[in-house]
Amino acid sequence: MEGKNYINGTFVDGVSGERFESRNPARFDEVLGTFPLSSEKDVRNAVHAAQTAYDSWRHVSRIKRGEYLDTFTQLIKKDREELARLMARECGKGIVESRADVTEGIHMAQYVFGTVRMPHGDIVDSEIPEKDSFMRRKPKGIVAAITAWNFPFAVPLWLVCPSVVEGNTVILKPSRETACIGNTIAEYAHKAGFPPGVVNVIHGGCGDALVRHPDIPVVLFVGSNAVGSEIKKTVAGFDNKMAACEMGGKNAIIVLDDANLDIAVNAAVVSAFKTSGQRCTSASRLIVHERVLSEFERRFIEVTKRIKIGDPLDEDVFMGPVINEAATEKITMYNTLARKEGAEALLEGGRLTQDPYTKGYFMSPFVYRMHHSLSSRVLQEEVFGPHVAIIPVKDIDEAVEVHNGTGYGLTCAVITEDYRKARRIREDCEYGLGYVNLPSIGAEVHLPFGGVKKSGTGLPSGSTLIDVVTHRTAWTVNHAMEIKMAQGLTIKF
Ligand code: UN1
Repeated sequence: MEGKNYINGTFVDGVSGERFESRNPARFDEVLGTFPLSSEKDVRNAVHAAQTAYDSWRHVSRIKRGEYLDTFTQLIKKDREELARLMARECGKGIVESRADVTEGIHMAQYVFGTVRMPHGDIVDSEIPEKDSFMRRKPKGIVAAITAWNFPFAVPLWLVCPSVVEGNTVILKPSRETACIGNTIAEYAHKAGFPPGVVNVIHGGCGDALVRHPDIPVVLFVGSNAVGSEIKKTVAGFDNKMAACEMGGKNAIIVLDDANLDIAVNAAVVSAFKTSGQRCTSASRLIVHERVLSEFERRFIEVTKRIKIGDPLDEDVFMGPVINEAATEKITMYNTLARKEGAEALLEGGRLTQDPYTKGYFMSPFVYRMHHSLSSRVLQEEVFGPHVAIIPVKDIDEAVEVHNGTGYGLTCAVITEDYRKARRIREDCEYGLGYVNLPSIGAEVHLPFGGVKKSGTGLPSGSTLIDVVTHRTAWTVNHAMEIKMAQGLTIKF
């Protein structure tokens, strides 16, 4: 694929002429496409296009704006399989998961389209009977969306769809690792006939210039805490700029002493190893009651050993490669560190280099038992790979304490048959998305999606992104022939 930037309804080369490659992580000698390495100048052009388009787009009715999205969705639906296959090759996610990623993107577009004929504000009573008050939403302007490679289709659509339907214009900067999929989003926007400048897509190397551009009031980001924290600091230096950031997790599955162990083992395997542990919702901590510890460990290891690792296009493969060389190095570093920090390895894992894994970034699961510690780096830092700790606890109080004993708070799952214990977890654990008798992954788009502590900014996306990309304004109308005010302020001259 010979990718371009998509600015003002036109596919254009980058200003500098420099390009970068996107490669297949399962076959790293396979180049899937090249793309413009964009710079501040490309950002300037995209902002100019988005600003010009905004002036008219915000006056298009919300229902009409939604209709563009409907066309966009119909086009994507026809290509679902082709897109999934490209995604499996580009980001290494198994084909079954790649299909789910495309489906999740479609769901977001459908969900947002479904809202356009629904009530969209509030009617608010006044002390004064002759006054009508409303909460009305207004768009904010240009939204920059900076997204990660692990959900290359769904997450950009989570951010782009609500933004444009609310009357904003968007500049999407997809991850360099998944630029082919990012490019398809531009192509669908183009084919759907969005007016020029409403959806813009620029590739690689320009995230910082986007965040710093004074005419972009909203930055949406999904990625690591390190990058998200920098973005938060940068936007704080501007008067009229905000950032909504999803920044990963150190998520846990809590297995209580009354747990159904079939559910516990399945939930743990899916949460720890789907997408090779590279979801922000993945569980890297299994907090297990000591009464069921040995049985759980035995069964978890037994199932984990059977995980099929290999070509993401193979329907039976559970784990494809991790994303790149740097990821293999980072995960290996954490595997080594776990041992140094006193972990007891239950299943040795690491880089697979023998045939058929020689040409990809394949890693096998590393599972260890370790007691909770606030000073252990492996129990505190996000690894983003097939690396999971089993942490024994003596009761539910300790489970809650261990759960909350990290800086992160995105997803939390509890496996129990006792609704009172589930309620305790619901009330006392710190998370954005909680699950009972389920994995920690697999949220649906019509829920709020966001975390607390280092995981988020308290501005979730999913169904609640509307609150980030719109201003809620109060609008009050007087129907009397005189001025009557609330709080006893009525004054006549
Ligand atoms: C992410 O990893 O950035 O809940 C998003 C889930 C998916 C979204 C994950 N629906 O696992």
